[in-house]
Amino acid sequence: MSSSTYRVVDIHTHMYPPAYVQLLETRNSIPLIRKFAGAKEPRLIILPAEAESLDKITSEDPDKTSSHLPGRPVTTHYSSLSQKIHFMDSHQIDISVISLANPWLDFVASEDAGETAKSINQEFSDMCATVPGRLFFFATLPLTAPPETLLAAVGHVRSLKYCRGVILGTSGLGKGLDDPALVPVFHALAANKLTIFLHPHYGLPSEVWGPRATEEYGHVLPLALGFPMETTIAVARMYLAGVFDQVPELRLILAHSGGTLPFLAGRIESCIVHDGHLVREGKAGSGRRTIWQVLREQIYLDAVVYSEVGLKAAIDASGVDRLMFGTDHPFFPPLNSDEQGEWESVTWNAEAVRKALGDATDCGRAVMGGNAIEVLRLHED
Ligand code: 5CU
Repeated sequence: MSSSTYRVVDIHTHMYPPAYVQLLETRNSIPLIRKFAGAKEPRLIILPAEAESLDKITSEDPDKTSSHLPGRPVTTHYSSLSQKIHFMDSHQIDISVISLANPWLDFVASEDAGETAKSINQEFSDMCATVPGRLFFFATLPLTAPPETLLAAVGHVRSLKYCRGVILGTSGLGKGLDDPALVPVFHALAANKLTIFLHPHYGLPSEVWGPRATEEYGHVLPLALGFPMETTIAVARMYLAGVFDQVPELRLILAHSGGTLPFLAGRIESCIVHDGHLVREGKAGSGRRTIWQVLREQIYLDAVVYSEVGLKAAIDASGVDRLMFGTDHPFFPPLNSDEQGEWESVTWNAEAVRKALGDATDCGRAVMGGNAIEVLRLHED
């Protein structure tokens, strides 16, 4: 662990608690967990881009041993609390803000969503209580539930001692995050000081990856490009719809350093001021808060970008006081070394902070933990 004055905080770290795993095991379409003949661990199949390989293997012979299985193995890293703590200890992480991983409760029937969310959030809360001070969590909202259940869930998670916000995908109530029906939810989150951790899941339509992707390119295109574009589009839509002005107290942490937002903010601005429709409607005038301002006033970015080049862009866009270290555990385990040891995916992110901000500097320490402690009130129990 780090020294007493310097705390490392991981704000992007997921878990699928046992009840959620059981839920996925009962399902026949993605997201699901399925066992395959000859494979040691069951496989977690969640991404839209994996559906095609699942269909293919199912139609061939589901019991045939295959070296090309869809999804990823469900190791202990996905649901074991002691494994999470071991991972934190072996990477000198003092505090983790854990969250349910995608696709959260997006697939749960409306009538079940409220209770499912309550029990999952309780599981997270109980895990945090087991190791006081080391774990906090972003809760999960029952987005498919009726509006009153959804709003009641915000009140419920607010009362959970270790909850510091909510993890949210980009689909919202089904129409995206620029849906006016979501504004009351955003108001409720802001009023309760619950920060949104915005995280992608759906990527881009599979067609954009071309006919060779499924067989030849693994998950690279949907994860490396689809995820960040999804986040970028979701936030750009919120911005264009005026959500940030309607709810000025709303605070979001964007996964993967904001997708491509830091890099594309200038282009978004240029497209706005050169758009005849927006200019005619008075939406591009001088009183407008620019996307650059929103990035510095309402948005935080995680530092899960794996290189100092992207990290420097994120820092330039949002400010060094708005970046927060993350690991994306349990995703991206090492493939050629012991999973109980050091994960290269983690050291790349820590190394990016060192290269961008220097070794043992105040700014580096802020990104590695100090910012998260302040913003998410991790000094409060
Ligand atoms: O590897 C993956 O599929 C993922 C995922 O689904 N979610 C995530 O946060 N990181 C990687």
